[in-house]
Amino acid sequence: MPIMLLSCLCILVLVLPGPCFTAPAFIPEGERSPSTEPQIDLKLATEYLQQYYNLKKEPFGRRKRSWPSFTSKVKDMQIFFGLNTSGVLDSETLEVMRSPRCGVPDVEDYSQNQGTRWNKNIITYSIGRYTRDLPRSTVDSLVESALSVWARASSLTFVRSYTRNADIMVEFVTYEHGDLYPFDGPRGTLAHAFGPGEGIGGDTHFDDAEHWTTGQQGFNLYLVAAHEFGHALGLKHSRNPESLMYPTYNSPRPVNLLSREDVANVNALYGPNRSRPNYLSRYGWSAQHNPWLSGPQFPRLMQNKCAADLTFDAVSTLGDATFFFRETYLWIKHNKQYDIKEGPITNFMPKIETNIDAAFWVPRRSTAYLIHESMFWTVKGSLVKGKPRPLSHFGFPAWVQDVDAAVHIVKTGRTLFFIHDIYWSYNENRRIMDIGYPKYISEDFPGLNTTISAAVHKEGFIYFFVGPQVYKYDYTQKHIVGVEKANTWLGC
Ligand code: NFH
Ligand code: ZN
Ligand code: ZN
Repeated sequence: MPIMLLSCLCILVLVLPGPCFTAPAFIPEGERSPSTEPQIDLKLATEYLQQYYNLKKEPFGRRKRSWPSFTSKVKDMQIFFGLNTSGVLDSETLEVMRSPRCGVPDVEDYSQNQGTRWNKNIITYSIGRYTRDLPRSTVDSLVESALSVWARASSLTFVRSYTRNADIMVEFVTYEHGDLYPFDGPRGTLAHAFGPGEGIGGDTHFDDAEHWTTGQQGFNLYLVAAHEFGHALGLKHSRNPESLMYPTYNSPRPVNLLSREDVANVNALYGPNRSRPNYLSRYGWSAQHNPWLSGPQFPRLMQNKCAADLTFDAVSTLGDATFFFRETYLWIKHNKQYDIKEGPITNFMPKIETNIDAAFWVPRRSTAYLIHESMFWTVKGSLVKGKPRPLSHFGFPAWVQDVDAAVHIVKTGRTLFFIHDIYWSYNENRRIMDIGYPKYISEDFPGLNTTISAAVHKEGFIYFFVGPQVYKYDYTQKHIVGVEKANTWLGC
């Protein structure tokens, strides 16, 4: 190859924004794929440690003497990557060394944690090629959740685009895929992302030779995507193993995906989230339990919120969010945020290991009541108070052993309990059942003549969830004013 061409190529490599914002190390072809030859492994390891760990270059004849220092460099590298600190070139260690990586020694890569930034706070993203490992809707949710990790911690907002000219193009690709950083097949490098910029800037590629999952087997897409989006926003690697921006995949992670350092770095580029000031010190529903990564039953699968016939057991306001219960699963939609949290109920309320049949919210007590069969829990703030109490507390006769739906109407101070085709009215002020109940639902709510799955009161309307439908009910006019699919409430 003519020297001119070679040097041009090098310049090209140096000028293009690399996945790690620096030119990648030049790794000879032969050493990309795993070798079976010990000498090749030793040569690779020596070069790797010389390049990244300051291993002194010594004349070949004296190599044996430098062995103690070689071992200690191997150990340094193993500590850095969280590998077993044996000092021996085991297959795990060699695998890390074989994977293409940024061409800056680890020590220097961390001196500066900010790269370039987007000169705007609203970033668009688009998903091009999908993986076949997961349903498309799951990939959509995981990508959205991974972006919202950064949105929650900063002033950024992400908007989905369905065109190819979004800031962040997400693609699942294999091997050579049109940039200068071909993927390496299973394991090794999992993904890469380009820093902010025009064209390929911001684009995020996932190696589709990996097995992408929502759990702990294979590689957790949410976790890797959150790391990559950090790069797409301009963040560099961190040497703190607690940080999301640590260069090695590790699962499971602590409850909060972002370390203080990650938050500080994204805030340095884009400023903090004004609606959520001290992000890390606020432990609410979301921060304490990450539905994807915590809990003893990990890994678990998400429920498909967009299934056409999705029904809810109970729906209730709780603080400034709406809670949707289905079996032992829960979706939480914050009124002022676009993202939806979800996971097993126990991830959010460890005491509640059952399904919830009905739920209602009494704003002036800032309290939600969650009913399961003949018992109910009281939830205040984000805490489930004490033990469940029997439904008879509300004055039900003993034969009432479960409730289909419940809703509190602020204006009247009443809570309505729906059971098959009848309903009861409870006076929350006087804490007694109203006289004259139960009544037939169809008498007082014309148009509703089936069992109600869930009910919630919002902006003057009662919304009755009946199977996969939701009826908007005008309580004063006493008629149905609208109908839609229940899961449109979850953005489907
Ligand atoms: C990665 N990166 O693939 C690994 N690490 O842990 N394999 C990084 C992504 C992880 C992209 O931005 C690549 O930094 C590999 C190696 C952190 C999600 C450490 C082997 C390179 C299992
Ligand atoms: Zn790529
Ligand atoms: Zn990375």
